[in-house]
Amino acid sequence: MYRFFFLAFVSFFAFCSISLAADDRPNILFIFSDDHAYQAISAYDSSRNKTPNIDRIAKEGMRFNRAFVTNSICGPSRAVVQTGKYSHLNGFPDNAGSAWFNGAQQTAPKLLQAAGYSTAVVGKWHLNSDPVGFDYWHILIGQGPYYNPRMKTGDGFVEHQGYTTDIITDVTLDWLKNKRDKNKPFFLMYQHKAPHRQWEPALRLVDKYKDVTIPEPETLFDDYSGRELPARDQAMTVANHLTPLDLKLIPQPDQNAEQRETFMKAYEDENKKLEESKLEGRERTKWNYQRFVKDYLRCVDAVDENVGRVLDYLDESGLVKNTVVIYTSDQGWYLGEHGWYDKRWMYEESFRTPLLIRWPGKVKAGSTSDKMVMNLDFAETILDIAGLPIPAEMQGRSFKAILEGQNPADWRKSVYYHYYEFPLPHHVHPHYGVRTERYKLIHYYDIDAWELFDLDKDPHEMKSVYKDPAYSSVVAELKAELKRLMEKYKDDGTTVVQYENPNPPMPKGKGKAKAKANAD
Ligand SMILES: [Ca+2]
Repeated sequence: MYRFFFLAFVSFFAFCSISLAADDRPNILFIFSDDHAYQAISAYDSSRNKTPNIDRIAKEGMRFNRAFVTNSICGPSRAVVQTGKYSHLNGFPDNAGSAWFNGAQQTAPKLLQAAGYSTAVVGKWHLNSDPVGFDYWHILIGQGPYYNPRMKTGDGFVEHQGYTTDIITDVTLDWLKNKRDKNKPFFLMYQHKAPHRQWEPALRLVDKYKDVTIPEPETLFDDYSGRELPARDQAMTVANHLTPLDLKLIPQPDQNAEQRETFMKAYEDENKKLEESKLEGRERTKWNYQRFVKDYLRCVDAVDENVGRVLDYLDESGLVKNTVVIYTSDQGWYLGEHGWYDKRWMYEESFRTPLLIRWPGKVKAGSTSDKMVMNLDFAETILDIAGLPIPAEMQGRSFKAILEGQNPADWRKSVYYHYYEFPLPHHVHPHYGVRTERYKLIHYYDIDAWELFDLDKDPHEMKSVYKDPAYSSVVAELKAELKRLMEKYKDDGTTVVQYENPNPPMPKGKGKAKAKANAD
């Protein structure tokens, strides 16, 4: 008798806790694109393109104007998102051939899975080890191609035919509709390869923007005179460092014969004119800019269309009401600013990343925030949204309160950054630094060069005022703040080696072979 009541009591509470979990905890859809500049999202800047579907998330949610990354490059940013820890502690500081994410360490997906979330990651992963903490995974291998990707799952490899951005979305929708455990809330990482280099548009978009001229940024012809050596010493200019493959002057290797024919036909006339005209100097840079940016925007267009498909499904299925939708990128990107493509720098275009979040009933539609948040905060915020405790070893802070319209008085007033990958592939000198609301101090520590920018007076970061005596007290304050942050985040210049890739794609060692293997 006693035993019966005891079992009935236990079963009742077990039932209550399961049904509460299933009913109340929000689903979390984390949409992650690769190298998506905020300048190419019309919710931020509509001068170059329109992204109506991504903009819906901003219109119905919150747009963050100051979202930063800790280390502006693909794999490292992803490791930060998984762990809530800086690169030197999560063991993934660069994309070198030996880079290998240690999935045995604590991650947000593992904690969500253990707490009863149905978890999945689909698309670009780029951490080299297999995903851990996911009930389902279906990922590109390394960077993955734009066309006909071979993808890896927990059950083996799958050969796909078609355009990768569409395929990633098809797999994502299939999981949402048919594969997830519908008794549980879900955490889904829906991660695009696009618009990463080398910007191969979908066949249906390859003619878009053909007869328009995309506006050039003010700093396309930057001469780098106002900064230290690194700005001049890089290899990422629109003028000189785009390859024939980047510029679609030669066919793309990942397409099949039929795709290649349609694709190259779209470029044929312009390529012929270029060859005949023998453009040089500024005119050739302008040509390169138009070609690169148009292809980039075409890749963004496919991402936007596919984000629309997923948002439509949330509407149709009724999931919309209890699903938090996060749109962000692994970092920002240069669309010709400073004469560049690529990322890496602590300058604003690559230090910042887009961040849009919709949470019906919680986040005010059409709201914006200027608070300085970071990709370091994503794991903590997601755990907080799910009602889970945040482990002490995570180094960021949940910004759920900001999402809910609060204004935490003790929110951070400065952000710490550390970039490592050098010399290849783009010869950007390693640097760390601090940004406050108004100033940014950068130290290129391999050559002991410093830059200071007054962002109020110089938002494009064209002239360092580090050596200007009028700023000497600012320099002293920022150096003290930099020291404080390095201590706070335990960055003493060494990187924890979590463990190394047992099968590196290229031979280990310094220099070319090591850095080239998995770069970009
Ligand atoms: Ca990236």
